[in-house]
Amino acid sequence: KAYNVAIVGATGAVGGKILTILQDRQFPIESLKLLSSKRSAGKKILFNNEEVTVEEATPDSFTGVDIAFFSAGGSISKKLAKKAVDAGAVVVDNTSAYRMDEGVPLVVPEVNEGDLKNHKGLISNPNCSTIQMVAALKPIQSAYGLNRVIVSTYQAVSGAGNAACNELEEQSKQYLNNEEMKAELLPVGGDKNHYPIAFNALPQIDVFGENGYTFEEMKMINETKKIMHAQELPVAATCVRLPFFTSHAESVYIEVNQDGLTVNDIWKVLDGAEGVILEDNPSTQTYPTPLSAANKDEVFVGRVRKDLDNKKGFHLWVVSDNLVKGAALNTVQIAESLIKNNWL
Ligand code: 11C
Repeated sequence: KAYNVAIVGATGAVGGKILTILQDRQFPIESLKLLSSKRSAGKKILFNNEEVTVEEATPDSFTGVDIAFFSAGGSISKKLAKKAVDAGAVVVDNTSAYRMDEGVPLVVPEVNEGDLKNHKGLISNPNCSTIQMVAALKPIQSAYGLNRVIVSTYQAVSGAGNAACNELEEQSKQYLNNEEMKAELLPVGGDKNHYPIAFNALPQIDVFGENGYTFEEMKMINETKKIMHAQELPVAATCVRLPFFTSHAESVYIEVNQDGLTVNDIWKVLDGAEGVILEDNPSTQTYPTPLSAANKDEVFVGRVRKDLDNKKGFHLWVVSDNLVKGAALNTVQIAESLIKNNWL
């Protein structure tokens, strides 16, 4: 069987990746509707060697659509996702609009595929930095239990969109030409102050909440508990933007629920875990980096170390392409899982 598919936000960075991934994985498509804002409507995009014209997304766009991928920002999802569900589509939403709503599954298939079973038409795709962390933590949680998670992130500029990538490029040229760097967007377009990202590190991703954590940090905290079915798990996050284009990296400190485990025990459960690749050998300087993980599907883990003081503590380095597994691929995998399990 093949499906009528729509992509909302087809001309954006993640929308483009979704198209490539649908094509590469030969997703069973009967018809494809590419939807966007009025501004981008009329553009032509090649899919499987056929030209598809982008249409403006409206509440009436979803008649006859089986699966709608939304990736055009939270406000568009708020406006149109439920209309699409009412029209009979199953929506996989890549924005934060509905992630924490009760009754909306928030899914990384390797971690909590079963949560898809009782969906009510709307499914959320988690934040990129959350996806790669829970994919790495799940095998450890299943084998040994988890008592605590503390993560510091090193996040790529593409997480903030194409305009942020342009800003990094421009500022890099300005810096190398001894010109003043123009900071107009990062850390957050809508916030009061802007700081250069080139040759810098910005400890702010998204705006601050009242508790002093940023929204990105709170997404990692709240989404991790929901996906891992671990409301009581203590999770703390510090999210930092760094001047590279692709892949998020994370230093993750965990405490397991067993004494006496070794690095080998952690390696054993990560090696061969679904969607995870272990790249960890200090004697050959083997570990993942943002560049080595770019354009790859998996979540890469290296630098596994036992904490020197806490008997249950371990440190990990987790890297994955934020636009692939962190966004487009996970979105498509959710749809594939619905089809495979007859849950559409
Ligand atoms: C970033 N993680 O790197 C963000 C982008 O909630 O889907 C993804 C935002 C989201 O800036």
